[in-house]
Amino acid sequence: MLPNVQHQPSFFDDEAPALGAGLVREGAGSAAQPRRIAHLDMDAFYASVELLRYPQLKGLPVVIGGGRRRVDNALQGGERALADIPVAEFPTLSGYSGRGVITTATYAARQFGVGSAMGLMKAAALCPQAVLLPVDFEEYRRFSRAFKAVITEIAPVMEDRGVDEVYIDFTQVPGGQREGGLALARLIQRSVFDATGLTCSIGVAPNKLLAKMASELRKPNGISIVQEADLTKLIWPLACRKINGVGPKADKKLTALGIHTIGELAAQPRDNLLRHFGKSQGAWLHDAAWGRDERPVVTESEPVSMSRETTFERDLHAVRDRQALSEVFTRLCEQLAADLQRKGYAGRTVGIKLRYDDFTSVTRDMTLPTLVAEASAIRQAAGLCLKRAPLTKRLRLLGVRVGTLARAARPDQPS
Ligand code: DCP
Ligand code: MG
Repeated sequence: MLPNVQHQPSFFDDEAPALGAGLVREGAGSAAQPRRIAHLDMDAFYASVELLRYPQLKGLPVVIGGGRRRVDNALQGGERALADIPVAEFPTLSGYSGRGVITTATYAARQFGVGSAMGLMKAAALCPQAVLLPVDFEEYRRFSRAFKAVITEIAPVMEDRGVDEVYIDFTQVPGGQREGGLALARLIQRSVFDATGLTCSIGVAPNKLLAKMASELRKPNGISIVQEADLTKLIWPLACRKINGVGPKADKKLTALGIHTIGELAAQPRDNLLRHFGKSQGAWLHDAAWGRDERPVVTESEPVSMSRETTFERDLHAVRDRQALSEVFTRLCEQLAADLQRKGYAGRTVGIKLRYDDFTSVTRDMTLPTLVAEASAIRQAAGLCLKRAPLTKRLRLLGVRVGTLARAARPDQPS
């Protein structure tokens, strides 16, 4: 049973990340330097890595998905080099049946309306001629490490945001302020291409929120520079959903209020948003629409939650196996508390996860008035969560999670 440290927002977390409110100010470092933050996102990442192996597919509709690459892949043409396999020999979507999902598609395939998270059968109906390739996560991770290494050689303050995207702080990098960051963005784009053969798109802006939106403006292989004064022209026409942190739930609510674009969101009186979305999310939405975001670029990612879970050797019943269940529950809380304390964190939300013998799962969580890291406090809150979950079916798995983490002062570390 390994500890699980979550670096991305999970189902336990609020939809909108909490951002520092306030005006866009000059960032850390020299007061004379305005903050310039870049967001870099690789173009059609998995597909582009595959095209390096199979250059004969360049320009064609290709989708990646539907199972992992197997060693005995039918494509392995014996002595023949992969690049020499005739296009006609690649499997296509035509006639696909099954439950596979697309991870990504080349831009040529996207023209047919095919894209990430779409079922392969639906994609087959839209673009039967698309070549279907299996996923090879190991290869994508290898290229992920490679492009990130190129970036940190040039600009050391880089925040890893997953397999194909990063934030880069240009503020203090020599040349990072030239033409709003255009010169440095060009250098990075070219260096990544020279080292990997892959293209990426970069947005440079006063903060992460705007940089993330900017990087999407000229995909693929594009660079977009957004200055504070460009907010109305470049950002306000975009849909609210383009704000990183506005998920489907918030978007639905915004639509119901007649708010579709970021400009319309910005035009809303702040109080209106506070009333409809609550103090924290309302304020965040308002700031986001006005392009305000003070989050720093963090070179080491901070976990947002930690959890421990265990699958029982035999399914347990809440009443009949009460004693055994209770012991496991307490042990999970103790292990989780030890994880938190060892890593120097405490959290304000405690949650549980149950999986039943029919493989359905439920979660329950609660927010506490104070930060907790002690086993007893976690056990008590988790116990309250458990009371709110249905306990008639037998249990296969029990998990405990602490979220909304903050750095806790450790006895052996001056705070
Ligand atoms: N991915 C996935 N499932 C999804 C979305 C993405 O497996 N629902 C994977 C495949 C992508 C990679 O993550 O290649 C990066 O995701 P992006 O959203 O950045 O998509 P791409 O890089 O493929 O395309 P784009 O050029 O739009 O960034
Ligand atoms: Mg990408």
